[in-house]
Order: sequence, then structure tokens, then C-alpha cells
Amino acid sequence: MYTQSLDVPHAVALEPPGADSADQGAQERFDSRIAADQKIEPQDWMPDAYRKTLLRQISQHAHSEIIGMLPEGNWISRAPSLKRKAILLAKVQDEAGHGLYLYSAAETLNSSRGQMVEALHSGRAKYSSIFNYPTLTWADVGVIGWLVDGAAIMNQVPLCRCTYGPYARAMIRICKEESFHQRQGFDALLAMMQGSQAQREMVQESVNRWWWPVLMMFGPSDKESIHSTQTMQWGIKRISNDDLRQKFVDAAIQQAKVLGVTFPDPDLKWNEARGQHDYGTIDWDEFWSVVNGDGPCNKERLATRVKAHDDGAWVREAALAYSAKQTKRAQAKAA
Ligand code: BYC
Repeated sequence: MYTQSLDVPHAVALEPPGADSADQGAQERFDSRIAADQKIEPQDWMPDAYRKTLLRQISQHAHSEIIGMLPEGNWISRAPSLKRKAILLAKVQDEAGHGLYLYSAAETLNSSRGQMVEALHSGRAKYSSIFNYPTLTWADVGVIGWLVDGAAIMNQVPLCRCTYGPYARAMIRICKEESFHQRQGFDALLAMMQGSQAQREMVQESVNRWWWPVLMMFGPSDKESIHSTQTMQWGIKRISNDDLRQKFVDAAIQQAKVLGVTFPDPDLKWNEARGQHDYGTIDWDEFWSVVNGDGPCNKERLATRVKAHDDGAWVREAALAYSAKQTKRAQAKAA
């Protein structure tokens, strides 16, 4: 059968998930695979904590893609031209696709789509803090592409080398599409910066609102990050939250110069000794308040998602009824 798994005849077989976790041999084979930077596949034995961590991260990532459609989706009907509307439609559809690849990757870890969706809708599962901020102007759509997708690429390219095969392979495709998203955002902003004074001011005002929330996307500082040490040992995360944030700041500054905008941080400056930019202190109280459900749009985002799911119940029912009918027909034909 065709499969995405990287299982080959000469590979050492590992016990399937659910096998006795006390089996010393299985744990040692898992550890040596991780140490050799080889992939772990769904049929392989894995420690329960590795499975749970992946499920947490991949399902949260999937939820972020789906909730991430909402702030930009708000602007599809108000895009300033047919060209921009078509581009935005394609981008928002891509995000739905990313959510589906990731839910599928998470399903290989013995969780159903229904369980994951329920965790999101009940508020138990997290999604990226960034999508709890409002999109007030058309410039916000460009800034989401440039900075939000730009931060996402910085975070996600290392995930293409994650030790869990299905996640790593999903990320390769997602990163290619995110690169297009980032370029389209930059292109939309460049067009505005070459327009009227009012357009330039709209872009700068939008950058001012999004800059700090974008830096928060990378998660808490390394010393506050509860999961980083273990996920890095397992080769899930490859670069720490703070290191990714720094790489992003250094890259974004160059792009801002080309665009002709500034970032709202008086402490942002080149540090010759470090060979990197210094930047100001992130408001971690704001970050945790948004993560814990009290951001500007948390309630609205979740309510919109739950309503869309409920409104779509008839589609799921019709698809199931159609599938049952097809199976019955095939069985009758075979009899
Ligand atoms: N927002 O120990 P830490 C996109 C949570 S999609 C909310 O550092 P970890 C896009 C964290 O979950 C962007 N929560 O955790 C889509 C943990 O809580 P739990 C999404 C956050 O997992 C559409 C706690 O804080 N990208 O870009 O080692 C359109 C402690 O943190 C956030 C991904 O999901 C946050 N910003 O590191 C456009 C990438 N940060 O789970 C664009 C995959 C932290 O214990 N995920 N928390 O309850 C990751 O790389 C990692 O999970 C994170 C966090 C870097 C996000």
C-alpha cells in the first residue's frame, strides 16, 4: 500500500504505540533513534510522554491554522481590488489546508479529529495568541502576511527536521506555502508604501499595533518555557523560543528598511559585540492574559469557530450518509 511512512525493509522494527512502555529494549531503541536523528513513525513504539507532547503541539498548531483564517477572512469581502481578493482567498484556503495536514498528522498519534475539535471548542486546547488581535484596517492583512507569516516561517522551518515523521513532512509543504504568504503580505504593503501619505500612515499604524504581539508568537522566554528542554532533547523543537525570536528580529529589521517603516521599540538597536540587535522588554503580562483567554478577541474567535462548526453539521451528516450509501451499494454489487 502507498504510505507516507519512511519504513524500509532493513530498518529495525520498533514495537507499535501502546506496547508495554516498561520494555527496556523498546526505550533503548527509541533513544538510539533519537540520538541518531532518525525519524519516529506512527507504527513505532514511543514513550507516552513523547506521544502526548507531540499531540499537544501538533493539535495546537492545527487549531492556530484554523483560527488564523478568521482575522484575514474578515477582509475577503472588503479587499481593495479583484487581484488582492483572489490572492487573499487563496491564502485563507491554504491555511485551512495546513490545519487539515496537521490534524491528520495528529490523528496518527491515536487521537480523533472529534476529540481535538472538542478540546478547542471547550477552551481546553490552546491556539496561537496572535489570532486574538483584531484586523482593523486593510494594512493589517499585509502585516499579517509579512510579520505573522514571517514569524511562523522562522518557527516552522526547523520543524521540518522534527523527529516525528508525519509532522516533519507536513511542515515541509506548509513552509513552502507560508513563504508565498509572507511575500504576498510584503508585496501588498510595498504597494501601499508607494501610494498616498494616508496609505503609508495606515501601514505604519498597523506595524505599530502588531510588532509586540508578533514577538510573543515565539512563546515565553527560554527560562520560563516549561516544555523546551524536553522537546529539544527529543528533537521536536530544534531552536529555542528566544533564539528564534532573535533571528526574526534581525531579519525583520532589514525588511522594514526596504519597506520604509519603523518598529515601535526605542531600545531596538544593533549590538556590535553580540552581532545581533538588542530589543526592548516584552509585556509578558499581556502575553499570558491573551494565552489564558482574555485577549481583545478570544471570545469572539472561539464563538465564531463553534458557530461555523455547528452550522456545518449538515455537511458532515450528508457526507456520512453518502458514504454509507456507497458502501451498501458496493456490498450489494459484490454479493
Ligand atoms: N500562543 O513551554 P512553552 C501561523 C503556550 S500558525 C499561545 O514554550 P512549547 C499562521 C504553550 O503551548 C502559528 N500559547 O511551549 C496561521 C504552553 O502551554 P501548554 C502557530 C502559547 O510548546 C494562519 C505554554 O505556553 N505555530 O503562524 O515548547 C495564518 C508554555 O510554553 C504561545 C505553531 O503552533 C503562543 N504564542 O513552545 C497565518 C508552531 N507560546 O501547551 C499564520 C508549533 C507558548 O503547556 N508550535 N504558548 O498548555 C511551537 O513551535 C511551540 O508549541 C511554541 C511554544 C513555540 C508555540
